[in-house]
Amino acid sequence: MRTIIRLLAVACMAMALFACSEEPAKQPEAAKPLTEKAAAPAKAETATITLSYANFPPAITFPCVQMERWKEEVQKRTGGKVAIETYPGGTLLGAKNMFTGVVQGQADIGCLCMSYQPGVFPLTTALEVPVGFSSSTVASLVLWDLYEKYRPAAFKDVKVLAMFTTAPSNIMSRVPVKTLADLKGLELRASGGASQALKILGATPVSMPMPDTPEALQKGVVKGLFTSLEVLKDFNFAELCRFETVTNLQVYPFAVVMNRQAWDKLPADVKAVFDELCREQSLWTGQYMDGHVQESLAWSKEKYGIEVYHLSDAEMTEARAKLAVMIDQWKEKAQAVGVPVDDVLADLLALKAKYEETYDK
Ligand code: DTR
Repeated sequence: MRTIIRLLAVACMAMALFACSEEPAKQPEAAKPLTEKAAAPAKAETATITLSYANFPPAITFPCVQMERWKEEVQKRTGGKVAIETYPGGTLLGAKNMFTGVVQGQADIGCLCMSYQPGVFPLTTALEVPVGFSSSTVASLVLWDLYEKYRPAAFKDVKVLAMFTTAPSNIMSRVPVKTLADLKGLELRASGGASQALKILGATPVSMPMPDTPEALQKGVVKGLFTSLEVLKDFNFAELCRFETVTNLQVYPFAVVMNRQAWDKLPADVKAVFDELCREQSLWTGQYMDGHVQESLAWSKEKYGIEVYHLSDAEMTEARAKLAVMIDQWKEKAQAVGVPVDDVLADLLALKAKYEETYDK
């Protein structure tokens, strides 16, 4: 009997112990607050494909704004099947190694400014020649159509997901530039074709990618910059550059590219979503950019009382005449690497006229 009682006692203790050891494991499950579940990203649960997307400038700037918009659309249109992890601010790839980084698979997708790598994109940098684009919307559509028609060899190792440009370039400076003569010897930061244009106009261009510009301005290495005016707000350049001169010259071409193997692995329905977004994203970005330039100017006037000058018509004519040489320079260089320059230029001008009819009225 004693043995039976002892056995029963041991059994009870074992059961109690077992129950105790189960308790902690169960508790977190039962005690899990509802909010914790809600906070978990839905996409992580449903997404079967995760892609990284690298970008070089800060999150607030237009290349990253368009990246977030594309991400949202992709996640929505694939029903959460694809999750995009974005890396703004050069956290995954920087301005100059973006293209090779994507080709090598360090990121699945990357956004690059073609002007930072002179000579690498001979056909699409036709957009850098001074033909007088009036908006990013028009220039972005022209760029996309040229890409689609010619499928330039420079992009053969990647899948292109979008192309767009900045708005036309204007002078932002710490000193007033009211005439072309004021430009003489003035150190202005630019890149690619825009640097060439400044040189022709008598300024002293200092070439560097956009993310290096705030420090160069702060340290006085440059007195200003030459690019689209949305940066007055997005980089707070209006604080230092109180004088803006409207020239509406160069646009800078951009591309969003995807690693070829990563693209090949995508299922057909996802590829269809990415394809359907290409032109749409190019247009969306152009329109966002144009709207944001206006917003940036209004903000800069309000916050810093910036002064905006316009070169006289005679000076603008003189500037354009001087810059026309850039068209020949582009033709010479691009032709040397097999670009059908006359056809490309004729198409560029025809597309420009067509899109101006629709968008610049
Ligand atoms: N214009 C090119 C590109 C550019 C214009 N705005 C931004 C903002 C962020 C990065 C690049 C750009 C340039 O000046 O570098």
